[in-house]
Amino acid sequence: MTAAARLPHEPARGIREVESGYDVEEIRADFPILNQQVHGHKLVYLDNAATSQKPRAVTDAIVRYYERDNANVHRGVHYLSERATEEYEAGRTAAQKFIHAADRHEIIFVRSATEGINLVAQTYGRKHVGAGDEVLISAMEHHSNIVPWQMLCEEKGAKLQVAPINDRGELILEKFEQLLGPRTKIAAVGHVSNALGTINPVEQIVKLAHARNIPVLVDGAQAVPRIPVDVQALGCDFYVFSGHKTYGPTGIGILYGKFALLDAMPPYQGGGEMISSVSFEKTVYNKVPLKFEAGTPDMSGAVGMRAALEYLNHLGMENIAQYEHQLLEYATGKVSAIPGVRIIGTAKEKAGVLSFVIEGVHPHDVGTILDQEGIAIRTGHHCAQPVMERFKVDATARASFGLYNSKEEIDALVRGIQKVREVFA
Ligand code: 7TS
Repeated sequence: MTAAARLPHEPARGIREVESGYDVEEIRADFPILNQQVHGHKLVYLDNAATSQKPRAVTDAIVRYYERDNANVHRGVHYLSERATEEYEAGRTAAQKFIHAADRHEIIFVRSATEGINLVAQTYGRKHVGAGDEVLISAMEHHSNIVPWQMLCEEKGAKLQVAPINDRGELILEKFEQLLGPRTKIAAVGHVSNALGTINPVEQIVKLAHARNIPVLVDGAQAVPRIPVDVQALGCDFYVFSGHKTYGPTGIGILYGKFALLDAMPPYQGGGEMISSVSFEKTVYNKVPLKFEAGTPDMSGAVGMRAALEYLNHLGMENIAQYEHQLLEYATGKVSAIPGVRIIGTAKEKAGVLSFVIEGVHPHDVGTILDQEGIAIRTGHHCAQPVMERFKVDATARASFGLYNSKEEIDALVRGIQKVREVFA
């Protein structure tokens, strides 16, 4: 029986149980892609912040959808169309429950976290941000949470304000608070930084902004796969994440927004699905969330997303967060003990992302040598160039952990880094 098929409280039969019932070997068996050799070595996949691998439960659900249920949604009275619509809408409910949104209509299917942020910038932003107004972000944002706001500010003659971070890679909350001014129309911050691993104190950030009636968008692309997320507890107004980083398929993402805000927002794209009636004189838009879902949506993506979220629920996000934290601590201890290695991002609250540089070695060379050992990491600026600038590096090497990584894989990473040092000695 796979981990996914097992209920969380049900012990695995005949399989070694580890602390809190989290058996990584059993979990790995759910991910066929992990079981392969790369350059003659066992694959060690440590690029989960870029995209995560998919359990068989996800790929099976997508195949099942196409073999059994596929039809266009929300438009046919025929049997298959109704079934496809049920499947698609079940994906919405699964996402609602997963991030604990109050209402399933607050969940909008988008292409990715990136599209979710662009949607808010282009609808809420264009409606509310004018000349001389301000948008506040942080200095640790991914380009996806910088550029859409920059584009908006450029169009409107508004100003992008950036709250600084300290040498550990933590947001300086007092500065953030000072930058929340009378012209600030929205604040947008990452929940977990992809380049540094920092977990931001979103609840506090939201409280500071709400005290001034400023709404907050949270980029949860790296948080939803790593830590439990409850949008009502966080209090944020918008929250985005991507399916493909959450062990689900590519091409689907979620935008959560508080209903009253979504309801008052103009549509993003025009087309089918997002209307209730069209004439050449006047078009009446559909209700939230369909108002924001123009055209045929990614039905199989919603099905795959639901399977991924159910898989995560079976393992338990608390267990995953705890397990990844153990991996991070183990890796941080081992990697930082290697002479010449500097860790970039040493926040007190961190998720499973380990960025580092090796003295005298370009990160791309680190990545290339590790690849020869079968180890996949990411090197470069991680679409967070301002973060690189802040730490005065061009790039870093980044190992990012997932729910299926093991201590043995971290040992392999450490051996790989030692090899890099030998090559460049
Ligand atoms: N926000 C954060 C914090 C991210 O890490 C990423 C992608 C995005 C937004 C955009 O997600 P997308 O699914 O819309 O592309 N981060 C990375 C990364 O770290 N390496 O590759 C993509």
